[in-house]
Amino acid sequence: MAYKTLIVEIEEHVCLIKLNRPNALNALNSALLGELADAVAGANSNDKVRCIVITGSDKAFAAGADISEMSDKSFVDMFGTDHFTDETESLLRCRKPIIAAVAGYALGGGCELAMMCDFIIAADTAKFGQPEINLGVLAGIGGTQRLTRFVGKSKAMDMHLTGRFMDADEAERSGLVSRVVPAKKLMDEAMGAAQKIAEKSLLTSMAVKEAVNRSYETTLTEGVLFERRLFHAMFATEDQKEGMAAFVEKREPKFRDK
Ligand code: CO8
Repeated sequence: MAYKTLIVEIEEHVCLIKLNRPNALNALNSALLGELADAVAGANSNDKVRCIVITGSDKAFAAGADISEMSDKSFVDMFGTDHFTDETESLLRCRKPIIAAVAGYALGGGCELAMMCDFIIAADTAKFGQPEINLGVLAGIGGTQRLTRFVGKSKAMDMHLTGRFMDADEAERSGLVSRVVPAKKLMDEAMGAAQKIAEKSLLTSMAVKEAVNRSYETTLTEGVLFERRLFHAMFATEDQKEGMAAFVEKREPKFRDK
């Protein structure tokens, strides 16, 4: 499907989704979020795809929700339609791993979108922020909850209350991003990580994703039990047999997602 606000390519087993509204620094409007939900759902159901990378431009991953689209909306418009809820929930339903490759601004909804991915690889030019307070609102697609889980209460309060930006080094120190690389190497690094993930058993990747995400939602005891049950379940797969046999036989495994 041809999109107006995205460029989508499948490279080997990785689906690369590039946000593409350059004149608005990839601000998230209904069209873009609708297309993104569609592209992610398509990648999730495409057997060829084993990992997804979402990225923006050199200048901006996304500079937030589209302010011009929102500025005249009323409470009834926002609450009545549950603005953006369907789109973001469909993103969260994706069972395959999603990497955010962030260069430049990831602000407001852009920062929230990056945090909805499974991990973030940042260019040294990346700037994260939740500056909604400057507009007389607050984060609306998970920023107060997710940023707090990533960086802790003190830093999250600082970011949301002052609206200041966090650079890539601070984001790495704080646990918001998993790695920082020079801007020129961002896409090689992100696609390399995605290709590495794509070599694993997809069944196992999906189990890892489910188990780590469960840690956000439950107690330690319940989470550990959930992990253990998934671990046990892996022993019903051919990929567990293949992975362990390959180790014993000192060869590379050939996973078949079975
Ligand atoms: N929305 C719409 N247009 C934008 C946005 C945005 N968020 N950000 C930038 N643009 C546009 C600008 O209007 C400008 O357009 P034009 O050239 O037509 O005037 C173009 O992009 C380039 O922007 P600037 O000229 O401002 O570029 P600068 O390099 O000077 O500044 C900044 C870059 C610092 C990123 C600046 O553009 C900025 O501050 N942008 C707004 C950042 C922001 O406040 N983001 C939060 C938005 S609110 C939000 O995300 C809420 C999410 C929850 C939604 C939940 C719904 C239910």
